[in-house]
Amino acid sequence: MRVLLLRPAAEKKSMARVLPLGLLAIGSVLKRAGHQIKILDLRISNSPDDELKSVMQSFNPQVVGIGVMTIECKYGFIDAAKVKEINPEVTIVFGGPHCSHEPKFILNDPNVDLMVSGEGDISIVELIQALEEGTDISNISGIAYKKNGTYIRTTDRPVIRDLDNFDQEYDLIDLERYFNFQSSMDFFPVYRNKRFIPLVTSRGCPFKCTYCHDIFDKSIQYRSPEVVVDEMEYLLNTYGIQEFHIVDDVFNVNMKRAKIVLDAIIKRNLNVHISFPNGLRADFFDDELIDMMQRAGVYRLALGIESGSQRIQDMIKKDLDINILENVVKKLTRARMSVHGFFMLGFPSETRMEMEQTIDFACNLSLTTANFSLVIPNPGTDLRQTFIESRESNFEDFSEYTFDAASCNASEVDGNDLTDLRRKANRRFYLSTQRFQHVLRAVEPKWLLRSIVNTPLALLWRNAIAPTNTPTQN
Ligand code: B12
Ligand code: SF4
Repeated sequence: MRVLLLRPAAEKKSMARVLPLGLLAIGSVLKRAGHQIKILDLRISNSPDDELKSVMQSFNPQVVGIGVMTIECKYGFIDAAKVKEINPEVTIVFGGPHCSHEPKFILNDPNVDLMVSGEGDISIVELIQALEEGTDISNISGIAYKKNGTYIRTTDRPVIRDLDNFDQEYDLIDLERYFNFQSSMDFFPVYRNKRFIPLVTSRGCPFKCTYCHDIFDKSIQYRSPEVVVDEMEYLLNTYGIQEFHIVDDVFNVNMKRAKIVLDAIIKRNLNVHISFPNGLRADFFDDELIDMMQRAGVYRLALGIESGSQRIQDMIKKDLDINILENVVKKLTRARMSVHGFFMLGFPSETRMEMEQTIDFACNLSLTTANFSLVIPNPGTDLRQTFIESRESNFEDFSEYTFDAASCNASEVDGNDLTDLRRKANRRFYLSTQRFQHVLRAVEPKWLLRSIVNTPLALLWRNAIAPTNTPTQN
């Protein structure tokens, strides 16, 4: 079958030059199953409407798969309508992080025919085959659809364990378009070489933080270190990729395995840059790991810290002792790694004092950069359940969700004050001589100028000056 896989055009502010790994995974398995695949990432298109129309005409797909995060689903619906307008015969299948739960919300859209929940790699192959052969789809696990006005959700699909059998078919993507794309995040020193690529070495995480997804079933599955490093070498030799961003949920949770991967990179002498932009755990480091990271080429990493209040840490089940952070961040920056801290403001019942505690905490760590997000109760999280119980009014309408906010607030602080606090947090964090000193210490001289100029200005603009949405008061 001809299957077009689509990532909808999204808010300009949220654009990063990151390959759609979900679509690549889905496209790869379908290609190997003998289907014709085209991946169209409208986030990086200069004229998404024209491009969609042109691909619909030239490729003439029978099925269009649309992959969405929660913040993107409203754009997915808009593109679904455009697809049906061009060709009403096309079958539209939704998938992606927003689709692990909430089938009704997705299937209520008149243009959506089917939804694949959670990991889609096996479900989609069975589904497309059934659509091609016109056979019954009710016994395919991990999908949802509407039949005679009733929502049908089939049994859950067990998590995939043999990830080594799911290679990426990189030729499905025009990588050069990503390297040359001018992203709104390009201000950041988030890469050293434009030819970087995101890479997944494991899926999932065993922790149960209340705000986090369960796409991979709250368990962790690993790719073999050798397979990962083979892929890196292939990408280096075939496409000249000199930088890898490892976007696992939590790469260092198994320190032994993390060291084996790093050791393999060191031994192959790949001489590449490595970054962990997605939040490592601060409580899974030792001196050996830090040393190996440095030798493997790691120059930047992010830590998921979230809160400077131990009460909040415990409430969100992060299981992180905040007392260890100062030491860990110091060690990492001493090893010339630039360290980013992720913080969140606005948890249910969180008070102004606790938020200020978080801001103080962040400012006092020797981090190079940080960002302060407002809490968003995404589907499939325990946090969302808490919002449901607190009868928060506006949280149900996912079309209200944006990159910055969810238009809902179950904290003890009024919505406007919360937005103000977030701006203040960013100003305080970045406009300090202390921060300058930390940047000087963490970044190698060669990269210093770019970082000094770009980082504070860009983050200040993005987080403290650019307009944001204000969460509705409880
Ligand atoms: C890398 C990453 C990023 C990168 C790049 C994101 C991007 N634009 O592609 C960056 C750092 C920029 C980022 C930012 C954000 N992210 Co992010 N990110 C991730 C991360 C760690 C990995 C994504 C990935 O590539 N996974 C590997 C692929 C294989 O998995 P996958 O995409 O889920 O695909 C599988 C299924 O979903 C499904 N599938 C996917 N697409 C499709 C399509 C079809 C048709 C079908 C049938 C199936 C299907 O099958 C795939 C294979 O099994 C995930 C967590 C995770 N481990 O997945 C969070 C995650 C996707 N991010 C999340 C969020 C919330 C964000 C932000 C909104 C956070 C914020 N407020 O700043 C921003 C949004 C930025 C934006 N607009 O792009 C949430 C999404 C939750 C939700 N319900 O939407 C996740 C799940 C993390 C979490 N803790 O909850 N992110
Ligand atoms: S936030 Fe991090 S540690 Fe917590 S469950 Fe998600 S990936 Fe795991």
